[in-house]
Amino acid sequence: MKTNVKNLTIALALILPAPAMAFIISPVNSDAAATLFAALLGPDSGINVDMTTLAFVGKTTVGEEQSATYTGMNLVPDDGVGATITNPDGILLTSGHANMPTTNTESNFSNSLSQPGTGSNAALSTLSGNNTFDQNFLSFDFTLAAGNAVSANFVFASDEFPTQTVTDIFGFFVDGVNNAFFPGGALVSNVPQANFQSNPVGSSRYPNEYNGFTPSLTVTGLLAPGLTTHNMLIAIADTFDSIFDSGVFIGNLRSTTASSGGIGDPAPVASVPVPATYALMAIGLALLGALRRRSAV
Ligand SMILES: [Ca+2]
Ligand SMILES: [Ca+2]
Ligand SMILES: [Ca+2]
Repeated sequence: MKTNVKNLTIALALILPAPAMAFIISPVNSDAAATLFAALLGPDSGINVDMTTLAFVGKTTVGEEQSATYTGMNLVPDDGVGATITNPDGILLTSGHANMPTTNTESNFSNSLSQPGTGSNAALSTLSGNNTFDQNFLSFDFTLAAGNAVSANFVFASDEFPTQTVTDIFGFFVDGVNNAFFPGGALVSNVPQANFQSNPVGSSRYPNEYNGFTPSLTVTGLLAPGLTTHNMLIAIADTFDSIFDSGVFIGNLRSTTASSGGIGDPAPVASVPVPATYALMAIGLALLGALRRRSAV
C-alpha cells in the first residue's frame, strides 16, 4: 500500500506542471537609476552605456515608490477568459504608485505625486499633444557593439482603461524619436481598448491593480545615422490630469538589427467578452469617473 501511494505521488509529480513562479513587483526607493537600469537590460544585451549619463526621474519615497523591478510576469487569467500575459523580467515605470495591491481593488487607482521633478515630461507632452503629469523615466547615452537598433518587450497597463478617454502615454525614444506604437499605428495609451485584456474590479483574473493589460509587445528603435553615441529615453506619464494610474512593464532591452522601427511581431488581440455584471459595473463606474474627473479639474 505504501509503495502504491509513493508510486502515485511520483506519477502525479510527473503529470502535474511545476507551480508557476510568482509575479513579484519590488518597488525601488534607493539607488533607483542603477537598480532599474540593471533590471532593464537583457542578457548579453550588446548595449554599452555611459553610466555618467544615466538619468532617472520618479518618486522614491518609501511606500509611495513610482518605479519597481519585477519578476515572474506570467499572468494566467484565473477564470480562463482572456490571454496569458507573459513578459521578460524588467522594470515597472508608472504615473502613480508601483507599490500597489495584488488584486484589482478599485476602478480608479489614483496617485497624484507632488514631489518636484515628477511633473510634465516635454517629450511625452509633444508626442501626445496634451499636458503631461507625474512623469517617470530612465534615460542614458549608449553605443552598440553590433547592430543598428535596440529592442525591448513591454506590457502597458492602466486604470484609465476602460472607463476613461484620457490617454496616459508611454514613449520609447531612440535619438529623440518615439518608436512605441500599437499594431495599426496608434500611440501606446489606454486606447484603442481592443488592445487590452480586461481585469475587472473585484475579480482576481490577473493578480494586479490595473484594470487592463496589453499583450507583450516588442518595440524596436533604429539608431539615428551619423551619430557616434546614441540616446535612449523610456518614459511614461499621466495626461490631462495626474489621477488614474498607468504603468509600463518593460524588459530585455538589447541590441538588434532591423530595417524599420516601431512595433515588431504584432499580435492583435481580440476583445474579451465582458460578462453582463461587469458591463453594468463599468457603466456605473464610467459615470462616477466622469463626475470625479469633472470635479478634479
Ligand atoms: Ca484598478
Ligand atoms: Ca498620477
Ligand atoms: Ca492618468
